[in-house]
Amino acid sequence: MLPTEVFLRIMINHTEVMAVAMTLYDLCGRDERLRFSPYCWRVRMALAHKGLDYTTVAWRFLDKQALAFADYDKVPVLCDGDQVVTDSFEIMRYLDKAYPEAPVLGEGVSYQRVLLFKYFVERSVNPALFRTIAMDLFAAVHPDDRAYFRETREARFGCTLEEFHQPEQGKQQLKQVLAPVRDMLRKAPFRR
Ligand SMILES: N[C@@H](CCC(=O)N[C@@H](CS)C(=O)NCC(=O)O)C(=O)O
Repeated sequence: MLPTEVFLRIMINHTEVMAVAMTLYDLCGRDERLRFSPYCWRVRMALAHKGLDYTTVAWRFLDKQALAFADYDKVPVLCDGDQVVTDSFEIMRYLDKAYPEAPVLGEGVSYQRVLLFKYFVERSVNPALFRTIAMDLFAAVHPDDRAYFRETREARFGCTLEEFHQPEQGKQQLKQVLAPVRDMLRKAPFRR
């Protein structure tokens, strides 16, 4: 084989290896393009921040079988070669370890800060948001998933989705929980 041919073969193989993008199992709604999981969006943003290529698999709530390989029943699930990572925060940790350029969580104090923010969002922001948009979310869910969504969320909240959906109350709650963030942003150097 001529040296140029060897070189070309190596390049082709290399390009093929480079072209294998990661796969993200991502929640979709009544329209496959409707991707509305805040946990999946975390991962999408982390991948975008790092400039990493990925493809998504549109996943629906009842599609548990499709996640059996990951031994998990929720999304996001990220597959990177033979690595399978579940849980949005664990995925961000994995990405920081495997692709340290442009860290999303960082280490030490930086990591602890993000951890605090994660719990703040999950415990305080998300419930207020959910109260504001519960029925909109229900309408966004695929019709085949709606009974499951209703049953699991009503069991979680202890009332019907219609009772839980209180947009005005939710917005007030949101305003309150976001007050410290508003104060912080007011002092931030990037404020316009
Ligand atoms: N702690 C997990 C939470 C993931 C999660 O709750 N995902 C939802 C979509 S937003 C899900 O897949 N739910 C499946 C179900 O309710 O059966 C994470 O951070 O990734």
